[in-house]
Amino acid sequence: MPPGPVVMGVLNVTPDSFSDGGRFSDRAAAVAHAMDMRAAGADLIDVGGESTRPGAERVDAETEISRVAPVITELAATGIPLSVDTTRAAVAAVALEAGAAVVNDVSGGLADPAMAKVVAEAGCPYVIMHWRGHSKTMAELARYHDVVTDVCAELRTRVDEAVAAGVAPEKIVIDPGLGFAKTPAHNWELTRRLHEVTALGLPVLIGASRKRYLGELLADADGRDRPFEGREAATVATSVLAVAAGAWGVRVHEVRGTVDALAVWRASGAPRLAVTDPDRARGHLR
Ligand code: PMM
Repeated sequence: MPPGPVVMGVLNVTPDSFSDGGRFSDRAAAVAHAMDMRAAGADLIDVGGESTRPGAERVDAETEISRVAPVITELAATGIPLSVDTTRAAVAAVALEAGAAVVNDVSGGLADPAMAKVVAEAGCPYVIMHWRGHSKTMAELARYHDVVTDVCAELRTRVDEAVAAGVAPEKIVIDPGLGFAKTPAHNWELTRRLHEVTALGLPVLIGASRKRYLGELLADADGRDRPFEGREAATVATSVLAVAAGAWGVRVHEVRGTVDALAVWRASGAPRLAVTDPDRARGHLR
């Protein structure tokens, strides 16, 4: 892996993800899009077969596998580093077998108790995101005493559980889960105090790309949220802010804008706050 912040390009092989649902459900289109993101500078392509948009219906494991496995097999043959975005151990196992190198679990192991074992056995990097429940219920779970303190405590518990199940601590990446059981105010508070998340001592991934709170921030004069196509500049801004605050990586749909903005940030020599130990962070995707 190249040094410096990791840019993860999103490849949703789903008919119903909130911003790109249906666009890449055809295998050839999905593979072509992943190649484009790689050419634009993505370090890692995150392949997902189940939408996590608020209110989304779940699909069964067989459907999820039938969406992601062929795409992962084809992309892995090209040598592109891949992660699988899944909360199911069975899907993760098939994806790893097909050539995925990383498991990105938005539930941080909560949705499927068998996940940590699959990750431990594979010895692969594991993204543990903060999560409180599936898409249907997450809005009502957005209650915190102090969102940053609570998210950090819950992430620490998830990390401890993964380590107890055999996952190597140096393989773990954490993610505060913007938009998952979070109100817009919660997302902004986590952004403002990201240094408290990086202070946990593990590499931090941030996924703000095109999320609804950015649409709400950019609402028009009549209060209508900015549609997702108009959220790219705001997404790029969140990528730079996150990396400058010490994030290890960002997960984005439109790769080039973030890669370019991070090149500017790097060339500027602007200081990076509360940086996770770069050598340790770099080792994560080897
Ligand atoms: N967000 C989504 C899906 N997967 N994974 C991580 N680690 N962090 C995120 O914030 C995250 C994720 C939802 O967005 P999508 O529909 O764009 O995939």
